[in-house]
Amino acid sequence: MVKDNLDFYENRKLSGDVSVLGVPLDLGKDATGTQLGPAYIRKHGLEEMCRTLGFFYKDLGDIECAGREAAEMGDIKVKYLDEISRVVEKTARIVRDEIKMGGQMLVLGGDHAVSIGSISGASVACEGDLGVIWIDAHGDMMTHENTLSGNIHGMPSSAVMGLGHHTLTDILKPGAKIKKENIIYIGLKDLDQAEIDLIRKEKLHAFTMMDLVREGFGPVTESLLDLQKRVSNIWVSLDVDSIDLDYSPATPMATEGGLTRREISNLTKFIGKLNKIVGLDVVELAPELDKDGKTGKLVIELVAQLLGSDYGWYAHYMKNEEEKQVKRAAI
Ligand SMILES: [Mn+2]
Repeated sequence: MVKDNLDFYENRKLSGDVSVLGVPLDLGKDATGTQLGPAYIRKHGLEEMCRTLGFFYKDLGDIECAGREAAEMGDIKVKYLDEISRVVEKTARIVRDEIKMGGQMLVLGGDHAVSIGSISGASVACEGDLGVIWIDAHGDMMTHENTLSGNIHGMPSSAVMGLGHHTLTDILKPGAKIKKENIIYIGLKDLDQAEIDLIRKEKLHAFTMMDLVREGFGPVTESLLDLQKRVSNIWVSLDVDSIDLDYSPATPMATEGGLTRREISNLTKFIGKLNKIVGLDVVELAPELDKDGKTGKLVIELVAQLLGSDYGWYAHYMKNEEEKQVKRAAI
């Protein structure tokens, strides 16, 4: 539990396993280069960050995903369903087994369809006792019945709630993996009417950018603390398009007016201190669109915060100073 706000600035040494799985999927929408995401996040020092924070880093490699040229598009209301469901089923099995062994799981996407697998796996491992924090500019709660694009990356959050195409809702086991009241959306701004209708009908916990502007983060943090009381385990799904393109340009649906650096980093810091994260996924990163590596670097910092620590500029500065002091003492 959070004692006071100074809690967020106290660093503690972390331990345990972090298992990393890449899912270079790029079939969930029109081709945009998200298959390069896993390699890019690793290149930006993921392993070093995890080790520095005190974790045992275990890299499980990447799941093989067919490219567009090799995959069958099939039904245009739910494009590339066969290959996507094969990939997310495999993702789900690996995530389930790793969480059962007690480690924290880090899944690197890939487009947001990947989360159907990661959340299904985590839910089965936790026997349904799982909450989800969905940080995204979009609701991703369309189905094959109301989609305009037929792109599955617009359907993952409905799928894990048990809505939509049965192939997607029945990964690992039939039906809903997350209770509707146990998913919290943060940062929504580009919504389809069907999603607005669903949020109203189901009274989903959805915080739009307008909510954040009108009421600040107070209600969000309250909602997160409430979620912590309802479930023992939490999965975080971070779509990098939730973040304003000034800070996170490397995403196909880069957005103006998204979460600022200040907002996203305080949010991830807050979530990390909830101490219940069994895993997270980072999705929709398209490295070729990055500018000077800023999205890659930001993602490493945000993941560190979600894991309950700090890996930003000041943390590096302090570590340097400590090392200098040790050297001086040795002379
Ligand atoms: Mn998304």
